[in-house]
Amino acid sequence: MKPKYYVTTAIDYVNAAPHIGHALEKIAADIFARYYRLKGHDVFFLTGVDEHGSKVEKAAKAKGLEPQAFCDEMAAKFQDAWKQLNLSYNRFIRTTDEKHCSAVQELFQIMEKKGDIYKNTYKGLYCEGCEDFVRERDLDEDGNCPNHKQPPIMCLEENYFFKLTKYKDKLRKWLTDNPDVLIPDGRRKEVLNQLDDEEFGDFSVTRARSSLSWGIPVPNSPDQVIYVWIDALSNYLTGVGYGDNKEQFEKFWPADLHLIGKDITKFHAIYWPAMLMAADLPLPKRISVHGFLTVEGQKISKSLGNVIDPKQLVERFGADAVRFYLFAAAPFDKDGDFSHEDFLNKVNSELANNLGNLLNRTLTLVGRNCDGKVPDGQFENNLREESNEIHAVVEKHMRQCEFAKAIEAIFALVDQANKYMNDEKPWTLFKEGNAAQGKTVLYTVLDILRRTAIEIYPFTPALAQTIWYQLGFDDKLDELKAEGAWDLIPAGQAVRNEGPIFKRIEEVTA
Ligand code: ME8
Repeated sequence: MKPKYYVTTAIDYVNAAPHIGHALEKIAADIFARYYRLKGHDVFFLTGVDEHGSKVEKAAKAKGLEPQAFCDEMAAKFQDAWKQLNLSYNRFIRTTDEKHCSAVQELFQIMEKKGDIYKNTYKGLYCEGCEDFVRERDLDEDGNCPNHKQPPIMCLEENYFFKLTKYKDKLRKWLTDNPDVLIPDGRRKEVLNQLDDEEFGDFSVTRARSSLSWGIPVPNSPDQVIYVWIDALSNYLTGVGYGDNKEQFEKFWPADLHLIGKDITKFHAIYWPAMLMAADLPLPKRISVHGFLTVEGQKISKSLGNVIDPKQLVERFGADAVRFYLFAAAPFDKDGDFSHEDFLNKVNSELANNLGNLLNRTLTLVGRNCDGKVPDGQFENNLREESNEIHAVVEKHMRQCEFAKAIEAIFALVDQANKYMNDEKPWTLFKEGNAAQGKTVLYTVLDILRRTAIEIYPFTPALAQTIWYQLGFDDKLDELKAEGAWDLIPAGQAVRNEGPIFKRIEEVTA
């Protein structure tokens, strides 16, 4: 039986349109989904949108729409953007899906029956931007939420609370015994410190309907709605069949990887596993926390007018360029910057020059000297080791979500192949009658290009497919079986030189 792989992304609030920060995380999940499919796993890739809560309710009101109509409009925008970016998700979940809502209620009742949910009065502050309860001492000098630069609202409500305190020791043990479960390690240490904070205890899991009506009703308590984070986190269960498709759920749960941004670590590394413990469900195998993207050095913000619409970017430069740049430019776990100039430089130098030109000139030489067919040469001994090892190197980096390092390793091999061509000068070898060595050079470079297509496929799927096709293969990389992927390129295969695979980008403007 095929091994399974279940990867998820955070589900985005639909109060505003998607930006490239959202895109970064969704593409990361797509990279893993494609990578594991290629390895022969049965993959489930879940993404979607978070539609309930005060933020969304307010945004709908501001547009003069009913919340559901507003969410329908916004969810379509997200799906459209993800389609443009060539995301191969298995399911796009919306938290207003009926089955999701009923499963969340069921989960709430399970936790309640267990005695982990109880009624109490909540008196304190709430930041609508964070959709989180905040403490006075966490505010900035103006009394604002430091993330959203807006004052929190004061709540005095009869709510339901979740007994987090009951699970703190278990959570600490889970995070200590499994250092790999939350990466990078600095985030794990942060969470362990948070757990040590005595003030960090039970939290409110409902809101009074009188202050928020846009949410899932608490079963048997019509005056309360379920807190948006309980609702949202449950998507990882309901999205893969909890409460609906038992067989699928049992096959895929627990998640192999949750991809999330740094601002929502607490919810995923504390609240979420505690909820799962309360529901007696297995815990996720790994949570990977990524950094934030800025644009030209500045925080992405509507008021600064620097929100880059991923769809527009793709329309101008193509999905592969965007996908490649976001992961080549900066380490995933650190904050990164989207700079138009850097984008142009990286994409042109690696995709157009380094890789595109290598393929183009190799195929031209094959056309001129080998009848347009892969020659029956030997693979060059000096490059054998690097080429054979590339997959293991990429695999090691992928395991740690080190996308930039994986890309760097792939392009180091392409560099080597370019250097080898320049040093060996196969055009001269053929001219001077040393066809055997000329064929060895071309064969070696063609096979390195074949490997490169496979290795970069998760990052730039369409570009990889074009390389694959021009090398003379007829199958789809999407359907390639891992076992067959590691043979050498077959001699005698007719190549297809159909011109440059990646056009240089000339414009620099934002
Ligand atoms: O937090 N760079 O939704 P969200 C990189 N609905 N990533 C960014 C980013 C940036 N500039 N801005 C946001 C929520 N993100 C909840 C999640 S999951 C059960 C519920 C990331 O729309 C952010 O860190 O505010 C998060 O992972 C995702 O985008 C959605 O953020």
